[in-house]
Amino acid sequence: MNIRNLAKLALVMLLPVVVAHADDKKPTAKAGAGATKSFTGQVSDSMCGKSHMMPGKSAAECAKECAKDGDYALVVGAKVYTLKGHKDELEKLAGENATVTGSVKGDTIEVATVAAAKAPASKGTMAKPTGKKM
Ligand SMILES: [Cu+2]
Repeated sequence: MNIRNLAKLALVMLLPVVVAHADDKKPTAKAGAGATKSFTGQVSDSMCGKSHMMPGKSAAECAKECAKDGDYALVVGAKVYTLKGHKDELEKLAGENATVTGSVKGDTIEVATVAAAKAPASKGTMAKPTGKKM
C-alpha cells in the first residue's frame, strides 16, 4: 500500500514537469507582418513579374528597364514579391537568382540584404539527379 501511494505521488509530481517541457516546444516568435524572412528566387520587376514583356530583350535588360519606373521583384515559385529598397544591388542581379532577406508585408518585401544565389530554392524539388559522373 505504502509503495503504491508513493508511486502515485511520484507520478503526480512528474506530470507538471512533462507539461512544462511540452510548452518549450512552442515557437516563441510569431510569424506575421514584419517578420524577417529569407527568400530565394529570380530577380525580376514588379511590372513583369514572371514573364517579361519587352520583345528582343533579355530578362535582365527588361527588369532593369521596368524597374526604372517601378520596383524590382523577386519571383519565388508561383509568387512574385515586390522588393523595396537596395535597388543598386538588385540591379546587378537582375534576371539572375538571388537570396533576399527582409520583412514581409503582404506581397512586398522590405529588403534588408541581397545576395547572389546559384539556384532558386524550390521546396521539395531540389532532388539531385542520381550521381552520374561527368
Ligand atoms: Cu520587365
